[in-house]
Formats: sequence, C-alpha cells, structure tokens
Amino acid sequence: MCVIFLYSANSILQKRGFIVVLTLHFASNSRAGRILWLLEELGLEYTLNHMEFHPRALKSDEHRARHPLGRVPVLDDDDISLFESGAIVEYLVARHSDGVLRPAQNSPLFPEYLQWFHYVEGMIMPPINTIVVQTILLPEDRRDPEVLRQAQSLLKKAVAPVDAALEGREYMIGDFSAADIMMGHACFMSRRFGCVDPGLENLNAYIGRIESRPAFQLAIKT
Ligand SMILES: N[C@@H](CCC(=O)N[C@@H](CS)C(=O)NCC(=O)O)C(=O)O
Repeated sequence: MCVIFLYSANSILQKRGFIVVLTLHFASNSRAGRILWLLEELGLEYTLNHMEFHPRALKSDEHRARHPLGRVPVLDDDDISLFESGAIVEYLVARHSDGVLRPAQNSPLFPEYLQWFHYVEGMIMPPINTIVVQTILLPEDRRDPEVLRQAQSLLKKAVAPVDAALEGREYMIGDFSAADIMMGHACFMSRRFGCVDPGLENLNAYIGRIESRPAFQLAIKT
C-alpha cells in the first residue's frame, strides 16, 4: 500500500518535471537510517519504499529480488540497484554529491576517513548484531546471557578507540564527512544498547552532535 502511494507520488513529481531517480528501500530502526540520513544531508530527491521490519516484507520474493538475503538498505538509482549500506554511502557521495562529505584521495585525511568508515561494519556492527539477536529477535527461552555479555563487552572495547580518535575533533576527521554517517549511526545505536561508558567524554559529546543534526533526527524518527 505504502509502496503504491510512493510510486504514484513519484509519477506525479515526474509529470511536474522533476526527475526522481533514487529509491531507498527502507525499514525503521535499521541501517537503512544511514542512507535516509545521507540523502537528507545531501538534499537529494528520493522516493522512500518504507517496508515493515518483518520477514513477510523483507523475505518476500519482491524484496529478495532486490537483496538476495532480504535485507535493508537497498538503493535503486534509475536502472542501478545496490545493497550494503557502506557501498551505498560511498556510491551516493561519489556520484551524487559533487565531492562533498569526502576528503580528496590525495588529502592526508583520506586514509583515516577510509579506516573509520570501514571500522563500523567491520568492528562495531558485529557485536551490535549479536546484541539485537540476543535481546530482540530470539524468543526469551533461546537467549544466552553469556553470549550477550560477551557481545556487550566486545562492543564497549570496539567504541573505546573512537573516543580516543575524537580528542580535539568534532567529527571523525575533523569536519563532518560520510565516515560520520556510518560511525555516528553505529555509536548512537551502541549508546542505546548501554555500551557507551558515560566516562567516554569525547564519544558522548560526538553522539550529542550527531543527534542534534536535523537530517539525522528525521532519519531516526522515520
Ligand atoms: N552489512 C549490511 C547489513 C544489512 C542488514 O543486516 N540489515 C538488517 C537491518 S539493520 C536487516 O535487513 N535485517 C533483516 C534480517 O536479517 O532479516 C549493510 O550494511 O547493509
């Protein structure tokens, strides 16, 4: 129903002369929020296919045709379709941002930008995934408190270097960049799961700055 409405809204926009080429396949409270946030930061036109975070939507034949595992986010750009939130962020910044939110390849900040960008899915998200499974997805009688404790401990260790990296900086490489789209969302989630020590002053201030961005607020409440 929602999809039909959005596509008809899209065709109305096209009739009015706007070209809407980007469609975000999205579910609330998921990594798809990163992409919605980025689209808003970049001021891009897009259509939102807001799906239910439930197997009946995500594992449908229609959505599995977009993502083989039935996951979000997926971005369609005209006849291009891609999944993996990090790849989508890089794609949007490369093709739709006129070079903003990313340091130039020859900038001294570029290696650090790449490092923190990829640290998120590599080091922070795996324990978050386990915490989600052990606190939300599994029925209570199949949850394992030891697995949960280990994941919480790993997550606390994974976010500690981020606090150190933020010393004297507002964002991961100084100015706000696409690395913060990845990192800000993951650190916000980490704090929601109670895994950001209140003593990590730089990291808590960083999460506060992320939360105060209007584009982030819109993405999180959608
Ligand atoms: N590494 C992927 C992870 C995608 C992913 O696992 N998405 C979750 C939401 S945060 C999902 O769709 N879960 C549904 C499921 O596992 O059935 C990315 O960054 O896009």
